[in-house]
Amino acid sequence: MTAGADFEALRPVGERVEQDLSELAGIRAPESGGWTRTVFSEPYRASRDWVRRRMREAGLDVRLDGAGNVVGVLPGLDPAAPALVTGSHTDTVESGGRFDGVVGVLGALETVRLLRERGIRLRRDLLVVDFLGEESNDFGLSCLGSRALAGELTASDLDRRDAAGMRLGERYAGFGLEPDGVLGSAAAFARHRLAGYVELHVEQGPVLEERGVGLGVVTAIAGIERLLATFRGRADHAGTMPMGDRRDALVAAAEAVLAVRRTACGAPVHGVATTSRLVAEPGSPNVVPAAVRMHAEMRSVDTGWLSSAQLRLAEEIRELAGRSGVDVEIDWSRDNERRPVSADVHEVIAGVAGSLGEPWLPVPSGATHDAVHLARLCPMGMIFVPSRGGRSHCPEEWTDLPDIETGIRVLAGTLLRLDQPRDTL
Ligand code: HGY
Ligand code: MN
Ligand code: MN
Repeated sequence: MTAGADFEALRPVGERVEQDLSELAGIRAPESGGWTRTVFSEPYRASRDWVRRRMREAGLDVRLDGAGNVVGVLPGLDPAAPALVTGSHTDTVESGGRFDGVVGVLGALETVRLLRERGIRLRRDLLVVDFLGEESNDFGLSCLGSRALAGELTASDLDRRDAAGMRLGERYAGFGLEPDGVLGSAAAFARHRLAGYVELHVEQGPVLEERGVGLGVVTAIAGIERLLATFRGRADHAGTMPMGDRRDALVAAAEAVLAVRRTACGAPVHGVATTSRLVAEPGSPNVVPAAVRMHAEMRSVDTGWLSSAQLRLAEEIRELAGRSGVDVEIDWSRDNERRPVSADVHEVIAGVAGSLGEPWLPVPSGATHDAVHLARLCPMGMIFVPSRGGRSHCPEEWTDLPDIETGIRVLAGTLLRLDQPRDTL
């Protein structure tokens, strides 16, 4: 049967998806609460072996590309036609959940099984990808695998060091990936010529559940600006230096933490800011903190608000530090730019949801995704399914199986529609 077949008949096999979810959830670092499969870790290595096995069982030609992405190919009828890509990631944050990213990889896998079981042959090759290291890491870079495929990972990125002083290039090598292969993966991937990318993902926020709608069609993915503020005060004896004469770096940093929150509260569209870590030195109980490194980030789908908020926050931090007699250095780094989805792909996803009689909402994504980087290579779209209580990046992360099945039906339908000959997408 060719790909023009109607997708309404495609129904995911819930037990199979549930089995996959539970088997993959069984692969995690034992010592931490929740689910921990951080990039380059042994549990992560084991989980990708499992993904490769599952992809092969589903009938995909599987390979590990130079950037460490697991790529499964379902050959199409017309090898000259630009390919379709779908997938997501299976790495997690520390003590994270078991649906973030996983739903997109397993949903793609189930889509392939459904197509093959019904003898539906796509015109285009379909690439199913488990991208390496989507989560933000100690090197300050998220989406390592998709970033590399988009040609956005640079040789100098491989010189970034983590808190222990290890280079990112060394971590790749320890995972069996050579720097040349990582940096060369974009050229290798470009040989595919791509027609479109669609990613199924849990919303990781409260909107769909609050509105009682089972599907989100993403409108844009937020830009992320990361901040490292280094406060330098003066070490003094905690027992003798009068309060008014101190230059306490941690007091200045604590006021800056509240400024981070103040800046984001009241953003007109979607704007958030988070301080994730304060590292105070020397950290002795009887010494006034001399220096503090403060790690924070700001995100928004509103580029104008984000850049003005950055300026306002930097100004306020400097002013607050000055009041404590503390110097401060502020370094910004961009994780990713705001990325709109392709209007055409958005329309196809919405059309499929409509054909299935599934209500849907247009939603911005405050979370970043591999889709941000694939959007540099081809038209991109994303499908969201609800997260219970809007929770994610925690063990409580949960999405109901029926919602996942609906997301898979929309993913399958979207891929079938994008498979049709289209002069532009
Ligand atoms: O940080 C994020 O938004 C994603 O979960 N990596
Ligand atoms: Mn994710
Ligand atoms: Mn995540």
